[in-house]
Amino acid sequence: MRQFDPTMYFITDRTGRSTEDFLWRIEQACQGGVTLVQLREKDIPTRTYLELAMAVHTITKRYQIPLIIDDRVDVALAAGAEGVHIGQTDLPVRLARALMGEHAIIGATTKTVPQALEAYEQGVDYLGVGAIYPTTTKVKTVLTDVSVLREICQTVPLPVCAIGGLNYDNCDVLQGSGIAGVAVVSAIMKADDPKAAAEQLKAKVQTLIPK
Ligand code: TZP
Ligand code: MG
Repeated sequence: MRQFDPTMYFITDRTGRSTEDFLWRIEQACQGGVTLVQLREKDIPTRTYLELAMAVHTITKRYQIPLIIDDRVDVALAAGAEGVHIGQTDLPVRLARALMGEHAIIGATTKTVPQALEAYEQGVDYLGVGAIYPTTTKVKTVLTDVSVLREICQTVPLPVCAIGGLNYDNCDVLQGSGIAGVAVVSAIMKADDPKAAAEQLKAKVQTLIPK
């Protein structure tokens, strides 16, 4: 089906940055070996979202890293992105799949085993589960206990990325959970050296993933 590597999933946040700095950070993250990039924008005009998506896609394509668009199937299709990420209040996964087609990578945010099973039945390719820790990124979320993360990993036959407040120093808590990867915003986006941050975090995450 869809081939992708969920190990080191980088999600963007443009808050307070120039477009130049934003795109530089994404390129640095790609050089540091992130395996998936998600463009995540809220409250943005559709045209601006599309223009950003196209600019980011130009970068990710150079590194052959799939680009996932948060929420917006229309923007993903228009930009030729490889996939879309669906939240619990977004377009239903089944419709996103119908619109995006068989080859698209579709992910869903889930916080409980029933939500995860429903997303699986509707045809998603991966799950994002969290927030594991409180996050400073602009997001409406509640905490998900690592025990729930573990249960989702054990119950649902899909790659699971843990998300929320995770960084190099605190991700050991994920050891033994059964995750396929870690998704981060701040740990890479706000790093002084995003390339080194991506490299170091990826190396650590690789030690947390079951062989
Ligand atoms: N969903 C749950 S937490 C989160 C999202 C999009 C934000 C994660 O950002 P950070 O900066 O890695 O905590
Ligand atoms: Mg959403």
